[in-house]
Amino acid sequence: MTPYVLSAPAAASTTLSIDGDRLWASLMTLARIGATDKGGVCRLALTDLDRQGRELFVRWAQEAGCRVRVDAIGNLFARREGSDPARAPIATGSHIDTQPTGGKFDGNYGVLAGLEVLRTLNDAGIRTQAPLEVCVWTNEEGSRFVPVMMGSGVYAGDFSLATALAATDREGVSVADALRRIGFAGDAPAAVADGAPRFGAYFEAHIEQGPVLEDAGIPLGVVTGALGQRWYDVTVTGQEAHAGPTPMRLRRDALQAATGLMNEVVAIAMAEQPHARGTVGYVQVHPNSRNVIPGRVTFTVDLRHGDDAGLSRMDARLRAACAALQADGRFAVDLVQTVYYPPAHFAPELVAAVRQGAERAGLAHLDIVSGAGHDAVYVARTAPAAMIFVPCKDGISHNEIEDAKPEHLAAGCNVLLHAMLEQAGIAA
Ligand code: HGY
Ligand code: MN
Ligand code: MN
Repeated sequence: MTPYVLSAPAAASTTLSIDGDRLWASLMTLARIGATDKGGVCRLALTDLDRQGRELFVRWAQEAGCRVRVDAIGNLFARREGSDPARAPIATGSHIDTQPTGGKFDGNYGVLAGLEVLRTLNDAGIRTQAPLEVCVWTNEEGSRFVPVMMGSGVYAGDFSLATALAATDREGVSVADALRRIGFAGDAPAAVADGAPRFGAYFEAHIEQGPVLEDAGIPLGVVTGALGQRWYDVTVTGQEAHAGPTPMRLRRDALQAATGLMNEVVAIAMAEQPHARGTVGYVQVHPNSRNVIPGRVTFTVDLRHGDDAGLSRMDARLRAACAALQADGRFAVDLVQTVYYPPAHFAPELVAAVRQGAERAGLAHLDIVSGAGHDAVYVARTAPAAMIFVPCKDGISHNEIEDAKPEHLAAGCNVLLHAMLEQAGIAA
C-alpha cells in the first residue's frame, strides 16, 4: 500500500460519503430491466436483457467520465484515470446477470456501488493517484452457461477463453454466438496472462445471501474467504417402459435410481457439517410422461466445503455412490465434473482494510466466510482481493423476493469508497 499525505482536497475525503439515494435509484432503475411480477429480476447471461443492462451501465460509466473497455469474454471495465497511469488500477465490481428467479441486488449491488464510488469522487473533485476500474463480469451465475463465474475465471486463467466461448446453453447456443448477438464480443485481452490489466487491489461489495448478518443484527460483513465448490452433471440411464404392464421388480426406472443418488448428495453434505453444502438444483426426466417409466434422468450436483480436503471427501463419496449404482448392472451412470475451485482466502491486508473501514464508520461488523461463489474468488488468484457484505432480508437470495435496506447498502458502499481511496491514494 502506497502511503500518501492527505492534501487539502484529500482532507475532505475523511468525511466523504456516497449518495445513498442515488445508489438506491440506480439499483431500482437497473432492476427494471428483466423485472418480474414478484419484484425480482430475470436477466440471464448474454440475453437481450443482459445487453440492455450492459448498455445502461456503459452509458452511466461514460457519463461519469470513464472509458469503457470490453474484453473477449464480454467483461466490461469502466476506467477512471488517476494522476499516475503507471499505477495498477484499484478495482471493484461484480455481475449483472441474474438467476431465472433472481433479485435486484445479487451482483447488481456490487457493480452500482462501484459506480457510486466514482460518482462520489467526481462530485468531490477528488482525483486518485492510481486509476480506478469498475468491472462487470460475464456470466457469474452459471445458470444459462457453465462454468459459473465465467468472465472472472477466464480473466484469472482458471479456464481458457476458447473453453468459455465454446460453452453452450440448453438450446445449443454458444457463448461466442451469444456475445456476438448482443454486441459485446470485445477485442481487449480477457486473461491476465494475455495482457489484461492486473489490479493493484480488488474489492467486491455484495449482499450476504444468507441469514448470518441479519440474525446477528450486524450491518457489515468482513469477508475472509469463500467455500470451495465442485459442480457435476449426472446422467442415469435405465429403460423406458410402460407404467402398466411392467412389474415393479423388472423395471430399470432411471428416476428411482437417480433419486437414490440425489438423497446421497444430501447425506454427503450432512456428514461434513457445519460448513458443507450439497444441492441438486436441476433435474431433467426423459421422456417425462406420467405413464412411462423414466428411461433417462440428468441432474446437477453442487457440492461446497470450507476446506479442500473436505470437498475431496465429498467428491469421493459421490463418485463411489455412482460407481455402486453402475455396478448394480441395470443402469448406466455418467458423472461429469463441470466446476472445481478450492476454498478462497482473501488478502489479509485488504480484509483488515475493510474491517478498519467498518470501525472508522462506527459499524458493527463480523468476519464471515462466503457460502456463495463470487468473481472476487477468481480475481483473488491474480491480485489482492477482499469483499464487503451487507445483510439481505431474511437471508434470502436467488429468489425474486430478495431485498436489502438502503441504509445497509449505503453503509457498505461507504466502506468500499474509503477502502478503495486508501489503496489508490489521492493526488495532490
Ligand atoms: O453459485 C454461487 O455461489 C454464485 O451465486 N454463482
Ligand atoms: Mn452474486
Ligand atoms: Mn448469485
